[in-house]
Amino acid sequence: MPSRLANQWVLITGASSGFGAAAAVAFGAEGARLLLGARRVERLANVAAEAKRAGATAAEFHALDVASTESVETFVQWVRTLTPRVDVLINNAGGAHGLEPVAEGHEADWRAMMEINVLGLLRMTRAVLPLMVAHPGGTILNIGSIAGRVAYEGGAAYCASKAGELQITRALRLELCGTGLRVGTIDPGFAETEFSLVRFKGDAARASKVYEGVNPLTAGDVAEAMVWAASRPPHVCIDEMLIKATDQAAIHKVHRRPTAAKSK
Ligand code: NDP
Ligand code: 8X3
Repeated sequence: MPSRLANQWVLITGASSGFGAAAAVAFGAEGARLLLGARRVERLANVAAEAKRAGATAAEFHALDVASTESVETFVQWVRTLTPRVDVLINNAGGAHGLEPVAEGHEADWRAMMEINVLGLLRMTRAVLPLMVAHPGGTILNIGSIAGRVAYEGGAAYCASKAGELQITRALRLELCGTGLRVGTIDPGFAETEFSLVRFKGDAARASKVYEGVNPLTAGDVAEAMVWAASRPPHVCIDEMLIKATDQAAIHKVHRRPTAAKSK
């Protein structure tokens, strides 16, 4: 049986690495038509090529900075030159900047997280909605985090931004009730991507320590969850999915084994 996602137009923000790049390949394998955005366009070219090899019917890409209303509008104008409809919107672009306690926090980090994780999600959704409401049966999936549900030290602004994402998702679902569009959030625990490298501003040693001795989620695990949620029959809405590594029973309860013994 052909995939429900075959030939569907799937727009993925933050597709240049991590979950977004893995999602491009996973939706590509379903035969979807991809619209990929991020700031690092050269990375997008590679992801698009990989998605095509996986089976994407089309894989188009364009520069996108969700922190800029102008960039979002330019991106969506570009989308309109390719298709009058978007079937699946994956609001994935985002990340954490810094892990300082509030007392030592940096305003630039706080602003970046609010601009990208909160306002970027709102901007992108507002811009794409006209291409979705006219075509019932579509899906909006926002990428939240366990951090939107549980706070941790040093995570005040990031946790606040992801709690914002959760409430935006819930409000949007109410606003769109009756349109045939469904809205869900996928909230992962820690996953090994470029997330920690970005959080620690390029400090690779500090970033890799986060995953030392554990089997974290992979980007592919999260992409698989996105494909599953978006491919349910149109009358089924996966409202909220919390997905964590088995080694992470709770935000502060992580099982670590000697690094040499790291295995599935
Ligand atoms: P990565 O750093 O690997 O990927 C982040 C993606 O977001 C990149 O493609 C990046 O592209 C894009 N991005 C960042 N800022 C912007 C921007 N201003 N405009 C457009 N794109 C942007 O991390 P992940 O894949 O892990 O993160 C993806 C999402 O998942 C984020 O929302 C993150 O908060 C969330 N998350 C991550 C978890 C983890 O442990 N990894 C767990 C739970 C949630 P570019 O830099 O090229 O613009
Ligand atoms: C990323 C997961 O636990 O590092 O959203 O905040 S965590």
